[in-house]
Amino acid sequence: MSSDNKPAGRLIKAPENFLDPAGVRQVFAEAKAGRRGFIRSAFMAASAAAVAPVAMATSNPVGSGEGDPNILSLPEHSKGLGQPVVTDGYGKPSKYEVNVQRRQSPGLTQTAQASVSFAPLQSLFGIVTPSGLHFERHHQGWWDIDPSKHRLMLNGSEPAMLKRAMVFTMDELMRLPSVSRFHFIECGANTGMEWGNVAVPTVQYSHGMLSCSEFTGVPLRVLLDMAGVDYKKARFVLAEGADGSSMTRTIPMEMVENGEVLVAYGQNGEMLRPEQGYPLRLVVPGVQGVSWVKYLRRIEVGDKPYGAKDEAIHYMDLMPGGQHRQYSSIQECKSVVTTPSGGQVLLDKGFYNISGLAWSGRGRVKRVDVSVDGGRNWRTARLEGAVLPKCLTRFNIDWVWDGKPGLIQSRATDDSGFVQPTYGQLRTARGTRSIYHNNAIQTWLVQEDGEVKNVQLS
Ligand SMILES: Nc1nc2c(c(=O)[nH]1)N[C@H]1C(S)=C(S)[C@@H](COP(=O)(O)O)O[C@H]1N2
Ligand SMILES: [Mo]
Repeated sequence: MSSDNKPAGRLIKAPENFLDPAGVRQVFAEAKAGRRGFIRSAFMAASAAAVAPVAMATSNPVGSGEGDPNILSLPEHSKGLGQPVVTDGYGKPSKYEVNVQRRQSPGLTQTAQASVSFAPLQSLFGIVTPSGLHFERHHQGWWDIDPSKHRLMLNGSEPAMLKRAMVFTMDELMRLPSVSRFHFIECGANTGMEWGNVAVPTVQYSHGMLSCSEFTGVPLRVLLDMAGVDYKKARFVLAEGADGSSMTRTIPMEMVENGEVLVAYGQNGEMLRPEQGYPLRLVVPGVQGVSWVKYLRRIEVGDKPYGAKDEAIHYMDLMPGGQHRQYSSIQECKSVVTTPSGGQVLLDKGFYNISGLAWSGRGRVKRVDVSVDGGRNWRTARLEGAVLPKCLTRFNIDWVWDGKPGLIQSRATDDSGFVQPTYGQLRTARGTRSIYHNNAIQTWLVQEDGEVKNVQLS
């Protein structure tokens, strides 16, 4: 491991966040010896605003605040008149939460017209991503489209594919039977930098192209039925967006026929946000984000995959042996610990709640195991709340930190039996030249000084 700190805002390309077996042995040898400061930063800590370390415990033992002036004296807000209701605006988070923002990754080239922002997973609870913190990926910028002028067209690659081509207004779509479902969306490139051994400092940048919302809309199947689609002939769907990116993706008809794919206008109880494709987007549960076409304006049904630019030259996986994988779209079972995670600081030894997220594009999360010693020993975490298919699942597990270095990992299993791979297993199957679909087990190194760092175990 190297110790150079590089300035913020530059691409840090180095294998220095890798812990090979010798590195893991060193962590445990040093842990046993109880030496301080043996491992130094393998990457820069981004600017204070970008990382804002989270103090996880302020007193030890927890709850021993006897004589604390903050409980003994009556604050102003207990004596005076508070503020009136907000009648003319949209409610905002507390000013004390101003650091909780989506951000550009310090691992990517910094530009004025940034095209991706990452969700602050380290600051979120439960499974729902607040709409204002939903990650963004725009291939050609975002728009706030007038819904009264927006149309959805439905046609066939040949007239024989359906009885009639149709054009819907938003009002017409919103009269149709609707459903509301919780689903995650993950960009296929999420955690992509880790393939290339780029150590981004926080979970926001390593896993933050991930969000989860309650989406409301019409099953695409309902629209295809209205148009009289011939399902024997039309085995594929092409979805097209109304922005300048000419984003088009092929979706196999099986995914649509079972009613899962939605033409959605609602997100977390309100209309979609402009950044998320207002007024209409496709929701393709379990499938990588690129297929969730925003500003959806056209659906075509056809008898073969379309080989569009976003499936023929982008979003392919380079495999070992010089071959590539196309139309690989399911986001396989994956998980990550969000607290404690990179950039956070444990202020004292003692009790901590290890918390994280697990998901699978194939169905439900069945189990999450957590290790604090780099995968030598595992304990099964508690899965919180309703465990929904193709949705984020929150897990929690108790941990008493002994103040020694630790290597925190989570490993998810889904109900298809798929077990989240280690980096070693992933690289054996997929080689080293990929960008997309990295679902390997993430490791956070807890240093003796309490700082948490992003490392990779081979
Ligand atoms: N029309 C359109 N749809 C799009 C995109 C786009 O640039 N234009 N980006 C895609 C990609 S690559 C992803 S990961 C998701 C991101 O959705 P979000 O911005 O709502 O997080 O939208 C997809 N749909
Ligand atoms: Mo994406």
